[in-house]
Formats: sequence, structure tokens, C-alpha cells
Amino acid sequence: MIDLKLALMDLGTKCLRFNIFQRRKSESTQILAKELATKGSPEGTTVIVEIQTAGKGRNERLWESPKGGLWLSLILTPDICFQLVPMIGLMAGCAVADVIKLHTGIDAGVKWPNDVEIEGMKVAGILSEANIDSDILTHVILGIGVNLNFTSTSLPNEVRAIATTVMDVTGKSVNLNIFTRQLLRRLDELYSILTKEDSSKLAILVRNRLTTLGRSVSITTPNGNVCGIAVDLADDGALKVRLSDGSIRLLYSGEVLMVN
Ligand code: BT5
Repeated sequence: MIDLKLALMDLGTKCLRFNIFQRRKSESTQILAKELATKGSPEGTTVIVEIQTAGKGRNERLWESPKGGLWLSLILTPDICFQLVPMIGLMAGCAVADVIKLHTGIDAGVKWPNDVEIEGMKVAGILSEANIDSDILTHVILGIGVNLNFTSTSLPNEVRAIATTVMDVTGKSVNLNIFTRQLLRRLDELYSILTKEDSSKLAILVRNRLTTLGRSVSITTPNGNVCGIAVDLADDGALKVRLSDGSIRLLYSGEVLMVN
């Protein structure tokens, strides 16, 4: 196992102080990070494992996490208004896409709200779980899963049909150590923009990576299905969808199907 703690010791950061907990195997890094947050572990605490036996997607879905991927969860305690929480997942998607590009030269895009894809196939998933206590945002557990050094043949058939890995696309392994360093550094930069500067600046960076804009979409939301054209990203991370009557609907979460 690579000693990431040592490798990350001299990571110069703007605002996050990373404290790395590394394990070989766990059910889910989200669960470990949540336990640590409940026990008072500070912002920047990061759990990284080699294999997850029950990785979590949204809505209790499973996230396949074989050896060779990057599976991590990070505790954040952002001093931002609750409305900006969706920006955290988008920020993470943007950071993953930026580092894939930096590391491999491949253009990865962010599919709103929480996927990173290469040519329409999912290469990474983001899960951001906010904890609110008496209307106050106490912490966010940001989970990031990136399919790196394994081929999609190790995924179940139904997942393989929609998924890809960096190894599938490049035929090569990435240096997990360097990739993780670059990802944490990029997350720190974008988090600094969100929490210390201006969310509209972060929205510009995310917008440039979004594959969803300009597409006809069908979005399943907790309040029903919405069909239209995804026209823009609001500065708080909401997707602006133009409906057939010309009106604009703002969406904060949902499952997106790109129709064309
Ligand atoms: C997500 O959910 O995309 C969020 C995934 C977050 C995973 C990270 S890994 C580190 C941290 N610890 C955790 O336990 N979780 C986080 P969702 O949008 O609900 O997508 C889940 C769906 O993606 C599944 O139902 C499958 O169809 C598909 N899927 C599962 N495993 C995949 C994989 N490795 N690559 C691509 N697609 C996958």
C-alpha cells in the first residue's frame, strides 16, 4: 500500500489542512468519515481506501469499488449559506475532470449534478452529504470515486454498460499517489474560491466543464419529471432548464437523462 500520508505531507494548500486516514478495505469511506466527523475530527480529514465492499451512491445505490480506483471521503465544514451546498459536489466533479485532463490529456466533463464522464461514459461519481443541525450546516462529507487503474471488465455488466475507467481509455495505469496529490490540491484551490472568494467565480469554472448545457434533458426530481433544454448553470449550482413553454425552471437535484 502506498503511504499517502507521507506523500501528502508537504502538500502546499490554500485553506484545507489534509489529515489522511488510509485503510486497505472498508465498507464505505463515507461511513468512516461520518464517524470521524461525529467524533469531532476537523475539516480536511480525509479517508482513503483501496477497496470498498459496499461503496455508496446516491439514494442508497451501490458504488462498485474494486482495487485500482481512488475511493475517498473528505470532511468539510464550509462557512457558506445552505443554498450553496450543491456547488460542493460540482466543485469536486470539476476538480476530478481537471486532474484527469492534467494527468492524461483526456477531456473529461461534468454531467450535472454529480458525474464525471468521458465520451458519455461515467468515470467518476460524487456523493456530497450535508449534515444540518437546528438549521445550521455543521459539515459536509464529500465522497469521490474515480475509476482509475482497473478495466471496466471488473464491473458488473449493468454498470459496465454506462461506465468507463481511465485505464480503459488510455490503456495505462496512472500513478495513484500523484493523482491523489493533484486532486487534493485542486480541491483545495476550488474550495478556497467557493469559501473565501465568490461562488460565481467557481460557477464559471464548472460551467466550462459541464457536458449538460445545450442538451435536451429529461430530469427525474423528487417533485416529478422535468423535460426541456439545459441552458445554464446558476451561480449557486442550480441547473436552469428551459421548458417547452419558454419558461425557465431551476433544479437543485435530480437524475439527468440526456435525450440528445
Ligand atoms: C454516485 O452515485 O455517482 C456517487 C458515487 C460516490 C462514490 C464515492 S467512492 C468514495 C465515497 N465512499 C462511498 O461509499 N461513496 C463515495 P449515483 O449517481 O447514485 O450513481 C450510482 C450508479 O452508478 C449505480 O447505480 C451504477 O449504475 C453506477 N455505478 C456504480 N459503480 C460505478 C463505478 N465504479 N463506475 C461508474 N458507474 C458506477
